[in-house]
Amino acid sequence: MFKQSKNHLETLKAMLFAPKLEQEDTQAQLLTLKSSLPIPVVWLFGKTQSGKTSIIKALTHQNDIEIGNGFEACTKFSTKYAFPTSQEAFIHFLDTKGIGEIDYNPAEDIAFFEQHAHILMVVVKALDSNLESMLKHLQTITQNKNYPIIVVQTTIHEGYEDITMEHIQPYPFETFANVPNNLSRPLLQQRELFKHNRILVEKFVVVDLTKPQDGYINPNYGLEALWEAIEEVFPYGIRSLMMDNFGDIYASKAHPHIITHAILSSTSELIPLPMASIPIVTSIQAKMLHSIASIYNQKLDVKIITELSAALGGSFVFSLLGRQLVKLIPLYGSAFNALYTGAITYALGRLLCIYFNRTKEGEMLTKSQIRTLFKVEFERGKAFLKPYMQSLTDNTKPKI
Ligand SMILES: Nc1nc2c(ncn2[C@@H]2O[C@H](COP(=O)(O)OP(=O)(O)OP(=O)(O)O)[C@@H](O)[C@H]2O)c(=O)[nH]1
Ligand SMILES: [Mg+2]
Repeated sequence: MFKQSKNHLETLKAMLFAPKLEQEDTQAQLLTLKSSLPIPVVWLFGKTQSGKTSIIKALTHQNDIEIGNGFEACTKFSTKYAFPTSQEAFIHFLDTKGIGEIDYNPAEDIAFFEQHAHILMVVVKALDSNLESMLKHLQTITQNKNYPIIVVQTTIHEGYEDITMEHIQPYPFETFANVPNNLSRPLLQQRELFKHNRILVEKFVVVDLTKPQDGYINPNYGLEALWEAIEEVFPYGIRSLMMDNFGDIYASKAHPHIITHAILSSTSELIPLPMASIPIVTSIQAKMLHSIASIYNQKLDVKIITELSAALGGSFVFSLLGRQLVKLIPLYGSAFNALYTGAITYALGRLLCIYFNRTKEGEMLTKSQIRTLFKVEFERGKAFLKPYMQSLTDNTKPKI
């Protein structure tokens, strides 16, 4: 990246408008990169209808995932949901389905998931006291590997005395103060069951993830607490990577795609790849810009890229490093270099979103506005990617 940074945007421009330049070797590099990326995996473990899919929906802000849509089978009883898409994922959710079924045998799942899963999210309905067989399977699973475990207790409104009762505010399930006995009792009894079965749980979280037609003021009750637990137990910074409050629906839709490409470009600095005729980072950025344009339903024309590269070319991008430049030896393969590359990709993607958004309003961005925006997005990208890249490298240390 550094070697290329002076004429990088020119190469990118050439690549965007002459896709022939992208040769087979670059494609092969990208495949190698994708397959060696140690994507974080959340294993959702719970009985049928306990609320597993609802949790994935709430965490990913996807309303349209249903059984069979977006899920790929991986073992007899389990499926995988890749976010944002199976081709461009930065997180996987594994969903085990058969636990309530008599013939469920966790052996196949254990063998498959052990190599893949990083965290276990056990999902139980708050009033379900019939957890014996699930806990037995959990014991088997945790005997082989120490997963951080979060237990999510769902559907608490079934424990409310009155069907018209609203959720208790403020959220009381950290201390259980002000929780009526008939609700706190089953919840605490469930927690005891885990202890009794010697399953070490890092965090218990209570949620009620309802459909709009259920009429609750907050359809994602407890989601905030769930995010806090995830951030604490699973420090990939996933929450900001899933952010969707950009105020512009296209930008929200583009965001996870930008994140995936930023992570891929970042990782390309860490994983040794054979040389290709076009730098892999350029190719990843070109793909990202094309996919943003298609999300915005816009044409990616030469004018846009010329404007951006006029503002960002020369030594500008290089200057973003500021004082840290001194520390940049050796360049290739350093975690710092990887983060820098990812943040540049992130900023380029975001800048294109902002560009499309502003020009739709008939506004033009000046050179200095482009530079200021790029700087802001670069810093944001760095902050977003840092925990993820840190956790990835921690998890792959022996290989790097
Ligand atoms: N009220 C309430 N309903 C929930 C909650 N979680 C899930 N549900 C509802 O319970 C039903 C089952 O939820 P899913 O998320 O599909 O459960 P699942 O574990 O994925 O189910 P399977 O895929 O069949 O194993 C759906 O109708 C959800 O809307 C919750 O926390 N509160
Ligand atoms: Mg499901």
